[in-house]
Amino acid sequence: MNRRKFIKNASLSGVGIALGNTLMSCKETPETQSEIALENSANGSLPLVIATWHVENATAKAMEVLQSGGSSLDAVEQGCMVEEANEKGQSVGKGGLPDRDGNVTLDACIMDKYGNCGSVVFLKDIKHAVSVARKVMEDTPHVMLAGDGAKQFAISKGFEVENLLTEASKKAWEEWKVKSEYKPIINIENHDTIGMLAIDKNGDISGACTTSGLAYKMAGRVGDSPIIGSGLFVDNEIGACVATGLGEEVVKTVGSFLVVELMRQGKSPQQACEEAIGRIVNKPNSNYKDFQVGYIAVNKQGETGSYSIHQWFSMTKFQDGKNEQIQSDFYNKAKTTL
Ligand code: SD4
Repeated sequence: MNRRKFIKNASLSGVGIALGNTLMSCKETPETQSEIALENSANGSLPLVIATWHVENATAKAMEVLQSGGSSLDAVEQGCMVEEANEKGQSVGKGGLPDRDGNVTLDACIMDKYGNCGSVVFLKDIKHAVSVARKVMEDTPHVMLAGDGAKQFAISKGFEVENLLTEASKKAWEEWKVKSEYKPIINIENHDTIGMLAIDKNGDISGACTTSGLAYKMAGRVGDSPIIGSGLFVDNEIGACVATGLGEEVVKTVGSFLVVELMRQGKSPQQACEEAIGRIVNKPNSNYKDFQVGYIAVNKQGETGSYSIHQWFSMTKFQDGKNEQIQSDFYNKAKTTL
């Protein structure tokens, strides 16, 4: 299956860092983070887009938007929409696996260069949750809308109402119901929330995240993905981070905000992701062996990083004309089998 065909490319982010350093050493020290970003842009490393998991069609769409002069906000929205519309993806939008009662419920959020954000939780029957989140951000005085309120708002904005439970996902749910065993074990088959971060030609950063959450979750359960600071955080002066995996664990450590704050303190995106995973696995009595969490991050200079607890997490990165899947380094080096 596709997600298992990883490109061995762990050194790429190192190349990015080295390149960034070279660029910086060739010139007088730039005054601000924005100037650094613009310098990199002049040298071809911007725009860039990264996303969780193997979603090359989504990053291609986002890059198309960026290349045609679109904003990073438009890019992350339209990139995420590709996966929301992809019925084969069983963790996002249409075709997402349902909760234990058979309802597909979506969580999504979006954040722009100004620190504005919008989010929807427990949204039913509307596949483009990320676009509803954007409308919440732009057209309401609020940050988050939930459930029926979110759906009614979406309808008022002209979103199409449709059944999101596909035959394939219904069949999977019916098979699950035979035993009804709920084990929140995260693996690449049932977890591929799409989180996307982009920097446009102006050096401005935006991010978005969209998911149907954990398969067979309790009705009403909301994860990290729509919670600003947990599933996603963007600070246009510093960088951005987005999470995937067992949302409860991300929420408990306010993971994405943590990664951005660590970058603010001078850590590279890679170091920051590693330290944030460390906060989870190093808790006393952490049962990290039973779940997965992964982070991807980018800083203002266009350096990227990704890290997870277990093997098989990956990031898709589109930069300098290359759209590729990069296998993430991970904490638990004990042999994992799928
Ligand atoms: C959640 N973080 O709802 C999401 C699930 C996920 O890949 O990331 N799946 O907890």
